[in-house]
Amino acid sequence: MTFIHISKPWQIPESKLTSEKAYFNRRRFIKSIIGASIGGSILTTTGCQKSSSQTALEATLDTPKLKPVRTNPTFTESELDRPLTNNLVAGQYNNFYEFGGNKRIWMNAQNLPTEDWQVKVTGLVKKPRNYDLDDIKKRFSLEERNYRFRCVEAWSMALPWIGFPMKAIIEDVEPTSKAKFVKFSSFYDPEITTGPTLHFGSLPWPYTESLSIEEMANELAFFAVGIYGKELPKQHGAPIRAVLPWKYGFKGAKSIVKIEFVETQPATFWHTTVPNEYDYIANVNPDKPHPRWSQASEKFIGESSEIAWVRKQTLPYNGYGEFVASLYS
Ligand SMILES: Nc1nc2c(c(=O)[nH]1)N[C@H]1C(S)=C(S)[C@@H](COP(=O)(O)O)O[C@H]1N2
Ligand SMILES: [Mo]
Repeated sequence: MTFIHISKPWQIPESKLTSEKAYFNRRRFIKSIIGASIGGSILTTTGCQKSSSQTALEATLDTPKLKPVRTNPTFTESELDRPLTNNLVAGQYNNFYEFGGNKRIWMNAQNLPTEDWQVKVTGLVKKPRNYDLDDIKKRFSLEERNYRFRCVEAWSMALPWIGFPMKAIIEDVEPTSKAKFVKFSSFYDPEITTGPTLHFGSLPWPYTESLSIEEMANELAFFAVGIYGKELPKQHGAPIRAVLPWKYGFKGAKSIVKIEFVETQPATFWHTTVPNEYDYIANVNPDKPHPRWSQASEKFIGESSEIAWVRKQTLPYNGYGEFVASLYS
């Protein structure tokens, strides 16, 4: 009898997954020899012609410019302790499981239909709403915030989001006193979000995430509709996604279609799928190792136009303790 064991993508050891760097270096090496580009990965390589995939990537990032907005003075670029991540790198190194089980989903994510998007706000609220994107942009005043971004897989970026604080929605819909948690649901359509679903059987789609109401009301909790001065590209979770800089990246649901106020802690996608690896709270914590990734340090992907990283010590709450530590004392 032969057993063929196929690892689920999230069980593949880091040594395999993060041969990304080796992968990209190999590409660069090959490119430098033959002086031509190879499909698959896209890097800006000096002295080389732009590859067609580089052009395609740039097209996906060429979303409409947002009206210039103020940068929140607390979250300016100079307040960060690191440079912003290069936009071409951020746009080709993503997690969006609905569109695939690896980082290179940017092209597949272009299948996301964002026209006539609606965000339904429902559950234990006095004023349920159904916003379209124009409503959102008119009703809530947009601002820019430069935030550190930390994935539980121990890589990190620094990203310039445009959006509005989540507490603006709380004020608009007025949750009742019974509401203790909020649940976010991402777009899901099995015909479109074909990701690894077909190969790995049942996963608890749609992607859902959740916060306590107190967390949602915190100054840091943010809905982003833009990045790098433009509307969100699809690979970043267009047209609206959650950004929670003190938590691991998986808490920030992309392409949100529903916001629901509920009484008890709801089931969430990763916590349901692999509970011992993805806890509900998921605050960035260098002292709490993940079964596959020590969280003591991280690989920061910075301003280089190539996917390259530098090691940095991980900060408790990703450096945002002054805003959020009191929530957990
Ligand atoms: N709907 C949905 N949201 C998601 C994910 C996902 O797979 N599906 N991945 C999460 C994870 S693990 C991370 S690290 C961030 C990645 O955001 P980025 O690709 O814009 O950097 O999105 C989060 N939000
Ligand atoms: Mo992540």
